Amino acid sequence: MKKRNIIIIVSVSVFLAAVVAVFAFLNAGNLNEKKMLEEEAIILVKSADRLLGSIDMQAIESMGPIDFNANLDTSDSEAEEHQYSGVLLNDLFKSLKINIEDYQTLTAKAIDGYIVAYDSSEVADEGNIYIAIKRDGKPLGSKSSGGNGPYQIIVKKDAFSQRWCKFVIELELK
Ligand SMILES: Nc1nc2c(c(=O)[nH]1)N[C@H]1C(S)=C(S)[C@@H](COP(=O)(O)O)O[C@H]1N2
Ligand SMILES: [Mo]
Repeated sequence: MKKRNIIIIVSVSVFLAAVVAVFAFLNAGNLNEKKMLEEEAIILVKSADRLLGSIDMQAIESMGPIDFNANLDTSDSEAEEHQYSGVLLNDLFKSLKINIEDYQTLTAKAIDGYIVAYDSSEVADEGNIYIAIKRDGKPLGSKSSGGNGPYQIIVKKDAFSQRWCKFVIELELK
């Protein structure tokens, strides 16, 4: 083989190995951030990649969670009513000095990659969208521990519950 060809093959291999390494590194960073948010039970609130604030258990507990009923209807179970405990999402925004009317949409992102978009008018709607921390009196638990939380967005007016969001780790305002 010509020396020039060997040089080309070696350079291309080194380049590809570097690309793979960089992606592996970025992915690990992402995974670490996700793991950290799950373990610490933190939800990040962002807008245009800027961090506006964060939500943790203490923030929710200090607001005084209320009990409400909602209808859980999954593809593999009959509709069942559960009692959830949580706070109105809009009250959380207010506590972070965020005015939902300044935005059009809210996107909730979960640890399993699930993403749901809500119109800001739905968030402003009194008694519709909650962040729950308990179901039937018990903490929701994390995905790794077989639960639905630690936080789950409950949309009371969504009769089929597919726009609910389990394992929320990020809220993005646009
Ligand atoms: N993060 C996340 N949230 C989710 C889903 C999901 O797969 N991942 N599924 C949705 C659907 S289709 C339903 S019916 C409800 C309830 O799901 P469950 O049956 O797993 O409790 O969660 C919704 N939210
Ligand atoms: Mo579903």
